[in-house]
Amino acid sequence: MFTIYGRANSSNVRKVLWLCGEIGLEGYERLDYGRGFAPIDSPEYAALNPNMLVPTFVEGDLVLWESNAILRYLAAKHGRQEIYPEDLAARARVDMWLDWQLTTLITGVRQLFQGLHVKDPAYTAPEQLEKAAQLAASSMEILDANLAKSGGYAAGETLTIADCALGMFVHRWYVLPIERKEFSALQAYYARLKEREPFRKWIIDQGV
Ligand SMILES: N[C@@H](CCC(=O)N[C@@H](CS)C(=O)NCC(=O)O)C(=O)O
Repeated sequence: MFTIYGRANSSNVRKVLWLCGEIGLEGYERLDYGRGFAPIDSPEYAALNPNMLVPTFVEGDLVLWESNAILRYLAAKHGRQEIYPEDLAARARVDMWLDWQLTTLITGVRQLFQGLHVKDPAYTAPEQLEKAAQLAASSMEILDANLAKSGGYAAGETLTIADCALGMFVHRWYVLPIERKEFSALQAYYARLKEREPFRKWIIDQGV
């Protein structure tokens, strides 16, 4: 089996734990590393993950960091076809949303999280929060428009690993104390994800 280094309240760890639940992986080891737990700036941890971030995934000689790379690996190895399709066009659509989550969607939501939840003074100024809220809303608008025509999930009619990456930040956006524009397809998507037991366990129940 494998080991996941990372606290269960980290967004990027939660994505991976949610996927493990979706594909029925059990019996793996998870070690609490990161803020408030075992240090990630030790030489031992840095030897595994030079970014000194969580999650880190270890399976024998294979060491992976970057949560979306871990999602791809686990889904390709253990998942049913539809969760990370082999068809090149279908797979590219999933990859597109995975990359968009890490390069675009994360930006505004992270700034809001740092300012409103972590209360990091670098992000708490009202004008910064306003800019972050606009940035996050513009990403949610793009996702909402896609969901209105996609068939229910980010890349089509069934859940894929793109949803494991996006759903975490949709949840965070809905629970942060901000004013939100109404996005009907996005709201329906969030409600649909909440029907899934692994989403409730690893995303909802872990808080913001
Ligand atoms: N792009 C990386 C980002 C990893 C990341 O930023 N991890 C955060 C937690 S979500 C972290 O390690 N923060 C420091 C800590 O927990 O001490 C990924 O997707 O895995």
